Amino acid sequence: MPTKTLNPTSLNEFAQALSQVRRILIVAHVDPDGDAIGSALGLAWALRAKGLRAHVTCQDPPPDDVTFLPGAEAFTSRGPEDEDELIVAVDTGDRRRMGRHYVDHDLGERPLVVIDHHRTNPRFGDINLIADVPATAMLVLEVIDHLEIPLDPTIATCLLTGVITDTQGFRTSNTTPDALAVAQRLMVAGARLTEINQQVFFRRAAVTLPVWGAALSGATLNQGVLWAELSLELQRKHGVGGGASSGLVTFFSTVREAQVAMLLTEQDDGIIDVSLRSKPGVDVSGVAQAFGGGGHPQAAGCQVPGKLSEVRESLLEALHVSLGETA
Ligand SMILES: [Mn+2]
Repeated sequence: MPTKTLNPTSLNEFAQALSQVRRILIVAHVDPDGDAIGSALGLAWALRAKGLRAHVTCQDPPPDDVTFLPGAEAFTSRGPEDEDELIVAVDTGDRRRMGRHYVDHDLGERPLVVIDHHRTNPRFGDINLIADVPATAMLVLEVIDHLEIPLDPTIATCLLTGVITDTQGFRTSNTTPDALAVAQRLMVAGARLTEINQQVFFRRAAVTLPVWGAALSGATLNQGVLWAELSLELQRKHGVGGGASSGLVTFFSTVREAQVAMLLTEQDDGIIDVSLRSKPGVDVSGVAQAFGGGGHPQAAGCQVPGKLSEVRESLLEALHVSLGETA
């Protein structure tokens, strides 16, 4: 059995809070990934099995690679409604990541529960179910176990998707024996591993290839930092959005000479989306945090207002300083 990591008192508080409500709103972080969507849906299906009403929301739609999950079509972009009596934020490293409907919004009397695995989490909930494990989906499984809700193939497939996406198929350096133990349990419960792998890793749209080609040929290696940028001009030329770069920065991090990989994607709102990856032993979460973002040691990001070239130079400088400190 996987190790228990969550604080038993907090788990009891969550169970107690649940016993007093009928409708729960589950919030996945902005620009969601497979762990955010899988965790939200896995928890939603489990709470429904317990007879509760659970709605899922996210500022941005689920990425294509996880829309196969049962219930993924039910994500709406909204703030809390009167009937929502309890809010659970999943995989959300800070309050800002809950999105525009929540940042400055008073949640009233409703308890805010945070289920998350980001080391940088400031514990912004009324109840915090936070531990440093490879995927939030693993924490959701602990919560479901604590509530004594039996797993079914739907819940298990949603949660295994979170584990698979956040560990890149058990390849990231934070992959623990517990991640494998959780995966084993979820597969025994009926999780569909082959379908998850096909949907997540083998479904790239052909239209993204020319964009990758442009980014690859423009990639620059600078003192251990391999970086590339996707300008709005480039995205428009190929008729794609920023989503076309999904997986690109991870590919950059496979380059032997790169200690750090960085992809800068220009958005149409004047903000540059910065995605960072690093080799084991190099921590990029501190730099991401210094620029208002956050994440994990090997995978982090931030959203920085400014010109593409200026943001790139600031980040490069910070990364070089950070690399100099670890060297
Ligand atoms: Mn995650």
